[in-house]
This record gives sequence, structure tokens and C-alpha cells, in this order.
Amino acid sequence: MIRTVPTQPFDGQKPGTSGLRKKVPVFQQPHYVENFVQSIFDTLEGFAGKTLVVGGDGRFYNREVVQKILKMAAAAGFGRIKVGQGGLMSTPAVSAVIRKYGAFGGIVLSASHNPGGPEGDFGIKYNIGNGGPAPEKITDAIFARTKSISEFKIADVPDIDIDQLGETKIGDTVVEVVDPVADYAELMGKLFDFDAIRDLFKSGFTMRFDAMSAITGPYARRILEDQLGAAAGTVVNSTPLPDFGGHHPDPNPVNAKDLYDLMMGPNAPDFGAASDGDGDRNLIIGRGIFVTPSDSLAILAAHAHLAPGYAKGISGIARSMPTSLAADQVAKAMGVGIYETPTGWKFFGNLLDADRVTICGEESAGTGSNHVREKDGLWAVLLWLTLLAKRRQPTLDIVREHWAKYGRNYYSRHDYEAVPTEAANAVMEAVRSQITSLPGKSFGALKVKSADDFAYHDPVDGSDSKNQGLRVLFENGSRIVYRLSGTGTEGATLRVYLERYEADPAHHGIETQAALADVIAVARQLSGIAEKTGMAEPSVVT
Ligand code: G16
Repeated sequence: MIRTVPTQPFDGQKPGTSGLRKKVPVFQQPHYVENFVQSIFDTLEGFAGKTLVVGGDGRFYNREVVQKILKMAAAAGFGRIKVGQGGLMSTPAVSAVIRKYGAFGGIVLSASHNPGGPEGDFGIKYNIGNGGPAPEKITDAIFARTKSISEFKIADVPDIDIDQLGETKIGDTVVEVVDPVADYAELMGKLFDFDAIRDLFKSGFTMRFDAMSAITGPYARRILEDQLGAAAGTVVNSTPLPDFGGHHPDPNPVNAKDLYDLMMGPNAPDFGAASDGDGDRNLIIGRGIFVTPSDSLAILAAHAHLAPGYAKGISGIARSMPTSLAADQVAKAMGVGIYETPTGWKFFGNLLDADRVTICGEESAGTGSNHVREKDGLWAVLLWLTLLAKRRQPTLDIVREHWAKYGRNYYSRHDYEAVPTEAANAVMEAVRSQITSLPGKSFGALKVKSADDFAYHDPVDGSDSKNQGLRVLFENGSRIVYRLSGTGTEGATLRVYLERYEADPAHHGIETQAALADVIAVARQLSGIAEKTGMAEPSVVT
């Protein structure tokens, strides 16, 4: 019943920041998925008879790939496969299910916030037994395996019915189709005071949650509307669609423009939020204010103790290097550790496992805690609702008070998308070649304090990760970071992260791009980005 199929390696099956992401037609090539999945299994040891969790964000090609994985995992010898009904499960829910049932690992099918559909993106990511993305030593080994693979094994059985809850068997392997929301919702009920949030909604508090036609729709409907009493219709775009309704499911003010416009307009509800394709990112907008992910991390860390799950306080905070230093101010005030890691949630896993940190976050709209080992969009929303329920103040006031206490980190990210790889490399090289000579140089009022190519030494396992982004730090606390994205699927995406610290509340009301004008000018001058890319302006400013 198990078929061994000869195959040939494909070039470029290298997992990026978060798994293997490519265009759908690339994944649709015969054996492309099988090669990568077999390479994962070939790299792992000791899973015979153990449990694998499988779920995806429902994007185009999800169902076909789920079938392949079920048949291959059975052929590989897993004892049980828990798969979300319809092949669906959000990324944080996969992490929660792996942890709850002590599974060996899981496979997440998603290209996260990247667009879906027949010409859109697809992705496969392996998560380890702590529920988090596989660390680099595993992803490197998987990549190495893809280069030498010569056969894969697959159970020769008809497709499994993944739409009915319950158990079936492929040989000795049990395939269990599970409700993708239930375990996750139960975990949220333990972390948060649902009664307090219910009271908030009872008091007339209004909200809009935009699920962006992606995976969080069923989760947000069940938790926010059914369990917490938010008005019916609070969750919009709540049915996961294979092409996300043609939208780009990246919860930022540019792609969630309808929500943004509503929240800035006269009929705004009290609170707005959105999540991305696979449910790990979040967007937080109060009436009249977009809360940057970096500020959101800092504010949530300062208030986490209000939720029962964190009543004992937090052990520390971690943020990715390009994320603003707002969280550092909070950690300092709380007297807890602060860790600066490379971009990628996988770098938080060790710190969370060792209980060095409780809360983590990234500028790329991700926040999460030690409850799972992924960032978690709906979790961030529930923690915001917790603090709104306790403080009963508008979001705008909460943010302003936070800035008054800790100072404001003006922050913006300028993305140059689909840049030819050589041009993007030339920009990085131009900055890199100046790194050692920059300290001490002045650009108007901005004097360079230090500059480096960020390297991370993991304090838990001692591993080193180099070349994680170029940093230019100024004496007044301003900062420029240049980095190449590890999640794009078209040419290169160049990210320029810009930051300025302002302690004085009298200067907290400046429009962000205006506040950062000097830093932006230096960032462009230093890199020659316009000449090298031919792009006078970034493609996306968030
Ligand atoms: C992934 C990673 C994040 C990372 C983000 C941006 O997010 O999980 O940790 O911050 O990519 O990466 P890059 O700047 O390299 O494009 P997601 O939501 O796409 O899984």
C-alpha cells in the first residue's frame, strides 16, 4: 500500500524567514510538494507512532497539499495525524494543538500575509514539538536534504474525507479530523477573563474585526461574537476564501484600508482590529489612532498582568532587532530582561522555553506570549480588550498616556518591493561598505553613534546567526535598519526601518513621516536607494 516514487531534486527549496514560500504554480509542479515534505520527514528522527498536527490557512492549493501530507505522513510512520476540519487551522492554533497534545510536531500550510489564489503564494512550514517554527539547524538540514533526495514514500489510498469530524485510518495511522477552533478557544478562555470582556461589550463598547477573508474568521466569530457577546456582524470578511477575496491579507493600514478609513472617520466603533492570512499577525486601531506594532508590543507588555494568565507578571520581553525600542523602555521600567533577536519568530522559541521572556513582538505586526510558540493575532486582540475592559478609556488616551510615561518612538517601515536581486544587493553592499567608517560622522543634527551588521548569539543554545540586517544608530536614539525580506516571492524586497525617540510629550503629536523626515533623508543618502533601484519612493510605507 506504500508506494516509493523516484524523484529528482528541485533547486531553491530553501526555507526563508518562515518556511518555504513560493508561487502556487511552483508548488504545483509534479513532486515539488512531495520532495519538500519527504525532506522534512527524512530530517526528523524518532517520530514513529507519534502525532503530527496538520493545518493551513485555506488558501488555494491547501486541500490538495493536505491530502499529500496525510498520505506521506502515514507512509513515514506517524501514529496519529490531527488535521483541522477542511484542512483549516490557524498558525497559532497549530502551535496550541501541538503543545496541548504533546505532538511530535506540525506542518503549517500558509504563505501568511502574502496574497493567495492560483497565481498567488503558497507555503509549507515545519513546527517542532514546542509548537514553534523549526530552528535554523533543522531548516538548514531540510534544505540540504532537498538537494539530494531521490525518492519519496506515499500511501496509495483514496483521498481522506477531511470535512467530517472524526477518525479514519490509513494503514496503522489514525487520521483525526478536529474542530480547528475548539482547543484554541479553550486556551484563550484560560488566559483571559472572559467575564470582564463580556461586561465591556455589555456596556455598549463597539468593535470591528476584519478577518480579511482569511483563517481567523471562524475563530473571531466563535470567540468574540459567540463567547464574548460582541454584536453580530462585529467580525467582517469572516469566511476564509482560497484567494482571500482577491485581497492582500496583510493587516496593515494600507491593505486593511476599509478598516483604517472606518476607524479614522466619524462613525468609527470604539476599537478595530484585523488579522492576516494564517492568523498570527494583528492590526490594532483605536478610534482615531493606528497603534504601531512596536507600540502595541510595549503597551501589551506593560499591561499583561491585567489578564489572569499573566497575573504573576512577566519574566522578560523579546523583540526582533528592527522592532522599535519602545518595549525596551517598558522592560527597563519593570526591571525585567529585554532581548533583541533577528527577524523571525523562530528566534523567540529558546527564550520562551527557558522562561527568560513571557512576551515577544515584532514590527511586522506580530505579538505573542509563552502560551504558544507562534505569534498570535487574536491573542493580541484579546489582551487589548482586557486592558480596555479594565481601564475603560479610549485607545487614543491609553496610547498617549503610554508615550507620556515612556517617551514616543516614532517609527515607520519603507518597503521597496520586487526589486531586482542585484539592485537590492547593491543597496545593502553600499551601506555595508560604510559600516566601519560611519561612527562619528554627522548628517545635519544626526551624529552616528555606532553601526554594524547585526549578529545574534542565542544565550540559551549558544548558536550564532550572522548578517541579520544593517544597523545605523545615532546619538539621539534615532535608528536606521536595512534588511532584505526573507518572505517575498518576487525579486527582492528591501526593508528600511526608521525610528526616532522623543521624550517630550509636547512633541508627541507630529505626523510620523514628518517626524522622521531627517532620518528618512539620511537613510536614502547613505544607501543611494533611489539610484540603485530606480524607485524614487518606496512601494509601501507603514
Ligand atoms: C514572518 C515571520 C516573522 C517575520 C516576518 C517578516 O511572518 O514569522 O517572524 O517578522 O515574516 O519577515 P521578512 O521581513 O523577512 O519578510 P509571517 O507572518 O509572514 O509568518
